[in-house]
Amino acid sequence: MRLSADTPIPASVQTPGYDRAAQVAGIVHIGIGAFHRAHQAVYTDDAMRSGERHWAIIGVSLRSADVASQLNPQDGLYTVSTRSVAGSELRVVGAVQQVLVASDNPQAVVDAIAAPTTHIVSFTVTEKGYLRRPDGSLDLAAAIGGSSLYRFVAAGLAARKAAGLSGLTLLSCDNLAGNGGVLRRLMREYLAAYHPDLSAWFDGECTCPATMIDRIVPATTEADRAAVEAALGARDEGAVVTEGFSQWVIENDFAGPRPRWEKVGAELVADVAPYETAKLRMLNGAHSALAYIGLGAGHVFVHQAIADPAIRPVIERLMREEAAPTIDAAPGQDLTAYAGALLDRFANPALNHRLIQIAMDGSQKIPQRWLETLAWHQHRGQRWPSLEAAIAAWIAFLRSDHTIDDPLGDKLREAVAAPDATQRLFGEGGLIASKWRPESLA
Ligand code: CS2
Repeated sequence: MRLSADTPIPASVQTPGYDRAAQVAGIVHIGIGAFHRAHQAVYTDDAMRSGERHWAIIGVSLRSADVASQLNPQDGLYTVSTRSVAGSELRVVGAVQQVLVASDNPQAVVDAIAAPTTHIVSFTVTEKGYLRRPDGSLDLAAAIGGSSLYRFVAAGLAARKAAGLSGLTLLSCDNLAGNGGVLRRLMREYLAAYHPDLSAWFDGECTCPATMIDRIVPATTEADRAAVEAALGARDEGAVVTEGFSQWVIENDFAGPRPRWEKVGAELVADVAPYETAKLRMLNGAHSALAYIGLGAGHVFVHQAIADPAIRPVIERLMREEAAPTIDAAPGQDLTAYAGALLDRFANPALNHRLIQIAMDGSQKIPQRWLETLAWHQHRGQRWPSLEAAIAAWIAFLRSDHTIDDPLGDKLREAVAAPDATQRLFGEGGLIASKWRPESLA
């Protein structure tokens, strides 16, 4: 039996508990992968459980039909398993109404964005989904392509303007430094090139709040789906597995109505930057270092790498002595405690988080995770041995037999085969945008 609205759910499993069929969709989410389903959709489900209304989510996949074929036959329902040493907890999430595949039905996506009931378009398209060139500007040729978020958003906004509707909040939930500002700037570049008639309307009617999003979500395995099936008594093809921890800090800058996500644990703040910078440089910076150093040492999972006595001190130093000093903490933000909490989360043995999953797209992740920290220390003439080890491990990874899953894959392979690899990667005009220059590396 497949999970659906008619499936009897065991009493031990939390269910939506609100009238799903009566909810209008208020959010279109582009890039409905496992992260969104374990994070924003859960906050939104909780908000509707607490009485918020009409915030159902229409999910969009830009390319792949996988998530649509997982969730649509299940009436949008799926389970989230939270795993810790104490055990596993299962809930059914009801926030997603349906999933559209943009490549199959582009007009349906535009119509959803243009619907009068839609107030928010949110994004988890990963770092590379923003289609930036190494200098940070929009790759205009890629952005006019069929799987570009910009095309769909611009077409939806054009329809809203023509219909006399209000603008939207465009909410980036990706791990970029200043994600809201980046999205706003790139959207403006797109409109200036392809829809100049919309530029002023966009500036006046739409906002792009910055967000810090955090929850560790390993890719779901067949064993995970089998465990869910045993507990649920029904097959869930859309199951996601995650940790208990979850954090969402959102800049309070919405163009129109929004769910009161703060009722269910999200933090609405004036300035996200201190949280976002700490998260990128400490959590994600340590994650990427664990990935490359850990894979080099033969580990498979994050919890194995962090338990390795040769690796743990390198990661602790990276967080506490290299990344933390570069962050202007917000009042009450305790970076020492944060580092300790991150080490505990990495050590969670109930979560089989593969290092190779984190290792992908290094060219897109490393600038905001490592290079800003490095530039800070270089400017002060200081040493940064952990990040040095991490960079060396990334280069070793690029030279290894591992498959390189990265939009710059071939170029990276070519660069690291040369004797001046670090210059070709990080030097003037190199492949990776960097304020840091690798003078001290061979
Ligand atoms: C990870 C992130 O895959 C990666 O690059 O570093 O997905 C990380 O697990 C999340 O950002 C945690 O919030």
